[in-house]
Amino acid sequence: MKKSLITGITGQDGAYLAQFLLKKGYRVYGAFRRSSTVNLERLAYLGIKEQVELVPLDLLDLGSIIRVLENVQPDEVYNLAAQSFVAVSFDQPVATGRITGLGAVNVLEAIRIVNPKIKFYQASSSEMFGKVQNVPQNEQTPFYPRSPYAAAKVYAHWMTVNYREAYGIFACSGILFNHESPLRGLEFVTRKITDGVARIKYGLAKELRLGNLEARRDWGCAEDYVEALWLMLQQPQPDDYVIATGEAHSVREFAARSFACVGLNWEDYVVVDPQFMRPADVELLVGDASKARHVLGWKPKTTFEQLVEMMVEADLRRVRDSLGVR
Ligand code: NAP
Ligand code: G4F
Repeated sequence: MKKSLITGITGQDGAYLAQFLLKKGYRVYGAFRRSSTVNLERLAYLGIKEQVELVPLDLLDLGSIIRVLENVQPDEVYNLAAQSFVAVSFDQPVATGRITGLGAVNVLEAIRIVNPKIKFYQASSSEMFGKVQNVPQNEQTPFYPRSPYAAAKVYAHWMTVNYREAYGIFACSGILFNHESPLRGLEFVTRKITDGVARIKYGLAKELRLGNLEARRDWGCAEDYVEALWLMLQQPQPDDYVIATGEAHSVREFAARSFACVGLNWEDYVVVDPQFMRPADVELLVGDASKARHVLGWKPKTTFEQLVEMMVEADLRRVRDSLGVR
């Protein structure tokens, strides 16, 4: 039985990847960082909490990673852990650099020391394209990071390439465009909107305060995207791949469609609030995933419309249940 170790098991992608790998017959080890209350809600939501073997690990502590690798002896390591919220990275640039940038290098170092045959996946990001140099963005597009988060991801990305070339480690980078789900953190704009719609629908809120409505993103479905991570590690050679839908939509469109799902007009509820504007924003991200389609045989399954509807439905259900409404 193959063994995988996932860092960031408590996050959105950690939960969906664990579910995917369990279905593939893997023994799944989920690395979590110690906190007063460990958040296993997402694993519980997917009904896999009991099937994932939890191991304590902090990305900032090389020794803890080495110990986990020695104990678990995984075939594959998926490094999903990060300070992943772009807005917070402007307030906490140093912490973001240490976790999101150096944290990945700690995992690579641990692999080099413990067993360089372990395959490694790095969660790179379309944010690395930032102030985009080409439209759409593919594996050849130069990076132009626009936030401390994106700069940290560029560093981790190039270190992944470097460990592949310098030490022959099977290290892959997935340059994933935004991907969402009912398990998305509430601070990210899509989930903030669908949660807001549900709260407004059930009378718990009167308005929804947002920042830049013109920003456009290539939003895909998290459950579709985790398959690509696994496919990358099953290829004969390690490489880097863009994973995207190829379609861009604005925050305004996402909001309009979400409110329309419950028969409301978004303009009656959305208030633009400067506190949600970023010092430097990324205006347009749209990916070209042709390489993933040709080499991995991967393509997205969920449309933008289906994604919005699925997220709104899930938040309506959750708010309804919390109120005890039938
Ligand atoms: P997420 O929900 O924010 O999850 C991040 C995970 O990292 C959480 O489990 C968090 O644990 C963990 N973590 C943070 N600091 C840590 C540390 N010092 N040691 C160990 N674990 C730590 O993010 P996601 O949306 O699942 O994304 C997964 C990865 O893909 C991230 O690296 C993200 O930057 C990248 N990415 C995401 C997207 C996207 O659209 N979702 C797109 C491109 C790239 P706690 O629960 O303890 O906070
Ligand atoms: O949902 P967001 O916070 O996601 P962002 O910044 O694109 O980052 C996410 O995707 C990246 C992949 O490209 C990941 F690497 C990263 O870890 C994360 O998962 O914001 C999307 C857009 C931005 O332009 C933001 O300015 O929405 C705009 N926005 C407008 N109002 C808002 C809001 N974003 C948030 N979070 N909250 C708002 O009220």
